[in-house]
Order: sequence, then structure tokens, then C-alpha cells
Amino acid sequence: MLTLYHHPFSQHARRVAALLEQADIPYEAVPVALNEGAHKAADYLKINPNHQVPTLVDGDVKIHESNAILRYLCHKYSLTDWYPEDPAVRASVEQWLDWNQCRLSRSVIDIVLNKVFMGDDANQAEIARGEENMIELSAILGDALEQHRFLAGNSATIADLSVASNISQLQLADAAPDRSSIQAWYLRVCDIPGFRITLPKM
Ligand SMILES: N[C@@H](CCC(=O)N[C@@H](CS)C(=O)NCC(=O)O)C(=O)O
Repeated sequence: MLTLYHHPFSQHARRVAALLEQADIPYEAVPVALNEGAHKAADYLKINPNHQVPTLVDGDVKIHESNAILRYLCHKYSLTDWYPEDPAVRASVEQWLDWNQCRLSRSVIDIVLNKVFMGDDANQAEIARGEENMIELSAILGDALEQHRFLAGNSATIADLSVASNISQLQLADAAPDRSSIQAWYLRVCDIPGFRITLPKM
């Protein structure tokens, strides 16, 4: 049995839970109380020295980094619809997975961590930086989604689960992009039952 260490407000963990749910892969979900510092406890650091969720444990295999976990699950369970083998489509999936981590995530954290979770300690400069960067990032994402129904073509892949989990996170701060192509795509991703049931409940 797989074990997923997660937190319901972690967009990184939710994208993994979404694939597990949608592909009907049995797993045990173990919540890690980030707000109580459980991710820094010695026992958890042995599982993930980065003190982060998600972590997936599959027997002797321990994996951190949400997108690496998504790829692992696709390889292990032959989920080729979610991770297509065609080189051009695969490259597009990889591009958006990396774009999500390298470009979008930073701004999502700047905005959502500070506006939703930091209370009086919110860093206004980080919020401003995130909002400024989101102008460019929304244009890039919105333009791409004018071309296809999903990020890598006309079917959903793990790239959609990954990027859409960050859009749902922005919604917590009422900061999701208002571009119509992004909103229409996001609703399509929300129609995927495994994604929908992992959405955070405030
Ligand atoms: N690049 C990592 C990021 C994971 C991450 O930032 N997780 C956050 C929750 S959304 C966390 O556990 N933060 C606690 C910490 O960094 O100490 C991934 O994609 O899995």
C-alpha cells in the first residue's frame, strides 16, 4: 500500500492526491500537521529531509517533490493518458510541470502564504512582487490555453493537475487569474472527479 504524507492546504500534495484518486490507486493518506511543526519532527525528517509535504512512500521507495511523484505514479501504473508517450506531447507536459515549479509556484507562495496564512506577519513586499509577476504569468498561461482545451493538447495530463492545483491555491487568496481561457480550463479540470474531491475546504 502506498502512503501519501500530505496536508489539505498544500497544493503540492493535492496534485498527487488528485492523480491517486482519479486513477483509483489505493493509498493511505497521512496528514502532517504543518501548523504544529510536525514536518520538522525527527521522525518526519527521516522520511523527507526537506521538511515538506508531499512525500510518497512505496515500500522501500521514498519520493519527495510533487511532480516527481506524479511521474513515478504514471510510470508505475502505466498511466499513459496522464503522461503521454508521444515525444512532442511528453515534452509539452514536462515543460508545464517545470514551468509550474520554476515560475508559477514562487508567485503563488508570495501571494497565498502572506495573504491567507501569515496574519499580522504578512510580508506586503512579497505580496506586491507576487501580484506583479502574476501579470506576466497569467498572460503566458492564458495565451497557451487559447490554443488547446488542456495544457498539452485536448486531453488532461498531469501538467493540468499540477498547474491547476496552484490556481486553486490562488483562489484561497481571491487572486486566481481572471483571463477567460484560464477560467474555462480551470472549470474543465474541476470536472475531473479526482481533482475536485481534493480541493481545499476553507
Ligand atoms: N517543490 C516541492 C514543494 C513542496 C512544498 O513547498 N510544500 C510545502 C506545503 S505546500 C511545505 O511542506 N512547506 C513546509 C516547509 O517548507 O517547511 C514539491 O513540489 O513537492
